[in-house]
Amino acid sequence: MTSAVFDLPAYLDERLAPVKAALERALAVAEPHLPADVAAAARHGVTGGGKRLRPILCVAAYEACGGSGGDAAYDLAASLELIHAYSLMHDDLPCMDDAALRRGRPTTHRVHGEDVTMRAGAALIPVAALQARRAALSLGCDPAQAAAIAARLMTAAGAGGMVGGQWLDLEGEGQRLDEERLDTLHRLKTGALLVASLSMGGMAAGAPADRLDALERYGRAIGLAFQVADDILDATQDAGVLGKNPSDAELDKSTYVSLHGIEEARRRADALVDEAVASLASAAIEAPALRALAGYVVARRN
Ligand code: GRG
Repeated sequence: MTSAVFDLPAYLDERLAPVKAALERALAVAEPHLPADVAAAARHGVTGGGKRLRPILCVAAYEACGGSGGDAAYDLAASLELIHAYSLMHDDLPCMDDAALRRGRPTTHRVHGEDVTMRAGAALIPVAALQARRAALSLGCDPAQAAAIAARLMTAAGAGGMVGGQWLDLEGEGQRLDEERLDTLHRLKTGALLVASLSMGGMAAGAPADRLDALERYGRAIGLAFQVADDILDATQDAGVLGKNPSDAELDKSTYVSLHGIEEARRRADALVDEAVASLASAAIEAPALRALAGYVVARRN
């Protein structure tokens, strides 16, 4: 099947239910260990919408490398979404972006309070790491590979990845960042977890090094494309479409749009999608879903 006939809306729709079910299983494991208020905040942050792009990418990469693992593949994929959910809960806090709306709903701290949201977000990090390891074992990975997969997730989430990117973002507010710093910021803040989504799927399927490398290159290209698209959406759409309030201008953030203007930003996003697709071809990864998902990253409306 070629990307021209690949039905991405149907594919995304079909993947949402198993992702949601895996997130429910993850919450069911965590909840007995959490105080009720923290559990409720964690549930608010993890459920209730979102494109679920990271888990969908993870399962797509797993399948592209020959994996077929049913629920356990989605459990692995959900570990990425748990990290993503915690990062959004913390990002929305008053000490960071101070956001009132997320995915068309009040942010977690607006419903459950700041301190409970902080604790719930922190609690999700080890839940995610343990879940990644457990799921990898269920998929038949040996203990060393399962540990490596969990470590891949934590590395992407850490100071050399998402957390480090958030630091750069916070430091950069009100400053004019040049292209190189902006790329570094987003490669870490947004890109690292997207790249890990692909890598973890490939690792769980036992993909050889050249395929893992191609998946990582694909991930880096779509990670940047995703952020360029995010900047365009923030500059052009309102809260009704985005499900959150546009905030780049208000927070005086440097963006690809402020640096290059909308047309050039769009051109860059499209070029990155082409680069991502070429990476797959370089390792003969036949994956209509991944090709279509690269396009989706820039064509999405929220
Ligand atoms: C304490 C410095 C410090 C960091 C804590 C808050 C935090 C960790 C990290 C923030 C990371 C962050 C907010 C990255 C942005 C990622 C991003 C582009 C989010 C939007 O992703 P989508 O569009 O959202 O996939 P949905 O709602 O579809 O899931």
